[in-house]
Amino acid sequence: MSTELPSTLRTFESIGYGPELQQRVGSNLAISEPFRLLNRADAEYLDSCIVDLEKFAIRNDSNPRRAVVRGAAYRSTDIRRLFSDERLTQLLSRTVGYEVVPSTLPHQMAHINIMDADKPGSEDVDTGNWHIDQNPVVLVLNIAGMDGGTGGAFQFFDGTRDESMELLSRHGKLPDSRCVDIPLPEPGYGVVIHGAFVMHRASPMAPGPRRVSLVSAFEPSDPSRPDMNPNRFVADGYGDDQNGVAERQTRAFEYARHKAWRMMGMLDKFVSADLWEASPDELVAHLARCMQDGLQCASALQMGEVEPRAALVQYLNDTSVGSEPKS
Ligand SMILES: O=C(O)CCC(=O)C(=O)O
Ligand SMILES: [Fe+2]
Repeated sequence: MSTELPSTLRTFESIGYGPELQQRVGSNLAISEPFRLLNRADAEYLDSCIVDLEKFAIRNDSNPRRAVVRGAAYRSTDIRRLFSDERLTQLLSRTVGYEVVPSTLPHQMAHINIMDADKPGSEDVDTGNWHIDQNPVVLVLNIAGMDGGTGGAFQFFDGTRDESMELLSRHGKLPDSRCVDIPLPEPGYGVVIHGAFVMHRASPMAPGPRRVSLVSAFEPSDPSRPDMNPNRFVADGYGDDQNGVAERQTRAFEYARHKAWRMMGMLDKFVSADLWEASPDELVAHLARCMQDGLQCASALQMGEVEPRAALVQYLNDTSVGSEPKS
């Protein structure tokens, strides 16, 4: 694994955000320059592992060429090892400017987007929709076919999330002049993105070689930052085949564990805090903050569904992101 530190391609400010976002997130990086993380041989080895994982892919009838393997860190020890590697978390922490850890929902430590673009047909292949990610820090790796030669580069909108959403809802598309391709020149290259704040997608491609991206999510190691993760790892619209059903069944436990991890971190801060002179009311407030994630999780699970959009919107609007709890 290379430990080359990627430089910044776009800051939050350069894509139109005010300085408060940088303050809230604790970083000014919107998206990094492409950089080499793995050598070609390692990327090709991962591709051979991915071929074996295709049987776990979830497919969407509306785009049969597109397959997504979720939970790839559960399904491949090589992928799990790669994204658990401390050198990688250190590299990403230095890149974004605050300490990150691999997603504490192991299901979100890795997913794979596979595009079989070689099927006959003269039209461009629709590779993926415009979206923002539900995880704060995302690494997108080129495993195959992302060099942009036939299209299929990683692409982002040069503007804010809100502007992109408004344009998409008004026109159903984004102006070409504002869409920036980032070709990842060879397998093994990657890009780091604050995916919740930058609208992005895989750009359309002409029929050509298979395209594979391996995507991994990271989050701030500090659990006192608001949690934005709604655990929506089975996207709406995927079918009820055995892979979809298995993922739905496991997500409640994953979500509960993730929330337990956050509470442990909060309680750890609490027991090591210097609160000898705190009043009972202040101690109650501290404990309530420690338990907040557990209570929120309990109510989401009791309601039978984890409400995805609400959690994301709350995170995006939360003005206390990045600030320490006050005593
Ligand atoms: O494959 C790509 O270029 C983008 C993938 C992505 O953004 C995602 O999976 O969230
Ligand atoms: Fe994404």
